[in-house]
Amino acid sequence: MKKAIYPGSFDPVTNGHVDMIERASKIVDELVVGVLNNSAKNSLFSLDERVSMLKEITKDMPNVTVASFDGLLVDFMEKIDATIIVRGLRAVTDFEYELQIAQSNHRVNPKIDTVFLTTNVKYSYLSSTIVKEYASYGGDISHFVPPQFIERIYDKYNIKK
Ligand code: COD
Repeated sequence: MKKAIYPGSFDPVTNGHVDMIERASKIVDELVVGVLNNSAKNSLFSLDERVSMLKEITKDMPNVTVASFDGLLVDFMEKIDATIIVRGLRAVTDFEYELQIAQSNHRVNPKIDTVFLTTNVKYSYLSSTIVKEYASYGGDISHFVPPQFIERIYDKYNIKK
């Protein structure tokens, strides 16, 4: 049984995240989308909002569940008995940071390995930060996020479309 976690901030969920979840769920037996509850980070969406967006978008994916976690990812993985971390690589700029995290997580718990999926070229430029930047100026975000989230994102900036 291959149980994996796809961890992230998901603030907000983008089409790039959704593509990764769909693809990863076809590779592993069970995929947990792990949402970091990072109180130190100023999130646009609350933890509950991020979890509920992810639940909405994965509701028809039978082997995908959504859970939040605090603290170290390796500790959460021990708790849920997952041994694979799935991460996305958009560009070489992601690589150095991701390599460091993957190696340190493996050093701390040798049962844990990280698997990287290269980003779909359609979304290689995309990040939650880009979405927030466009939305904050009332720009078009329809290519960046699932349609049902567009209004919720504009609402955070008091923008009515
Ligand atoms: N296409 C494909 N994949 C994408 C795209 C895209 N357009 N955009 C982002 N992704 C991928 C990212 O590469 C990443 O793999 C994933 O989606 C989530 O991205 P984000 O930006 O939502 O999440 P991050 O990178 O901020 O998440 C960081 C973690 C929460 C995983 C990390 O900070 C963590 O594990 N924290 C817990 C504390 C801990 O264990 N620390 C030790 C290791 S740093």
